[in-house]
Amino acid sequence: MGICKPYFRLNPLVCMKTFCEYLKSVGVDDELFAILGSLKDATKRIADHIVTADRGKAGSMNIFGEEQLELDVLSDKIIQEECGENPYVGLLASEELPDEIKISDGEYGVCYDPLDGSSLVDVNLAVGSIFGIYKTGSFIGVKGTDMIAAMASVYGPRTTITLTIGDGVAEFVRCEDGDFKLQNDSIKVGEGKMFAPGNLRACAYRDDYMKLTEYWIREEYVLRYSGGMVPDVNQILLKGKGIFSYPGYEKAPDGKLRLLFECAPLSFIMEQAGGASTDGKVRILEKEVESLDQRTPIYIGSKEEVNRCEEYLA
Ligand code: P6P
Repeated sequence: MGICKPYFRLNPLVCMKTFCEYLKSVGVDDELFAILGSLKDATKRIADHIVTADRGKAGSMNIFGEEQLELDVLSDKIIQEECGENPYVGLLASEELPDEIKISDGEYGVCYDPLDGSSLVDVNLAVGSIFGIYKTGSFIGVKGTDMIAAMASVYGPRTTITLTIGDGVAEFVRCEDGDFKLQNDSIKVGEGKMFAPGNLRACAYRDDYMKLTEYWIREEYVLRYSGGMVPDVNQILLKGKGIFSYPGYEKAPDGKLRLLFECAPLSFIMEQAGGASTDGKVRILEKEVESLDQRTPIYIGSKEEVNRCEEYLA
């Protein structure tokens, strides 16, 4: 098997398997192998476009009323193209599209945020794509526990893929030859003092969230918050510790982040790494998707930190 020659030094003993070789080695069936391969190829194309594409505005709005950037639309188009060539993908739902779309008779559905935090590209910060894979004819009514696989692609100084197929979490890094090579096949999240406190404006309305953030500050937690959920949660996975929080408050009771496109896939990955994820009361993966634009508060990361959030926010 080829030794990758990435832009940075890696232990050649670890960086041996390609993304596809890894999937074969863990016995992924042909359908899921093909689907994950399509998403890996989409990731490559999106990564290349981020470096060079127009950072302008697309002149359109998504279902959340957010102005779409060229890159949002382009990333969505790339994922639709790659999935459209895959006979096993029958259903797509994208944060950038108003409804789920049936694209074939395939049994699988792929829901995705094509470029989460896309506005961060303008200030050259890391962004990511989030994918959830289900065997379903509609995303309405599914729960995160129905997910077959979840994938987070991170476009930062390097391009990486964090993946779960329900048996732990693996990380892949894009190497010089353009392929993704296994960097870690067993990511684990323990405990540690690192926090990514989103929506701090909620502290002006919620004493419970103020008290929780004061606890983290008083206990001298290291602050790691970039404004991009994918890199922020990915950092917790790779550092093996920490908590990402994004509460609701008076002006947005369910917060800002979407259950189907962002929170459920990242929660599946986090739980598979030994972490946890809640909306403050309910396990994120147990929440039923009632609408594509459904939002949810989220506290995701180390188990003890998630428990602390539930205690403070009860
Ligand atoms: P705020 C990016 O727009 C995003 O959807 C997530 O990636 C990120 O965690 C959150 O919003 C940031 O929200 O309120 O800090 O700008």
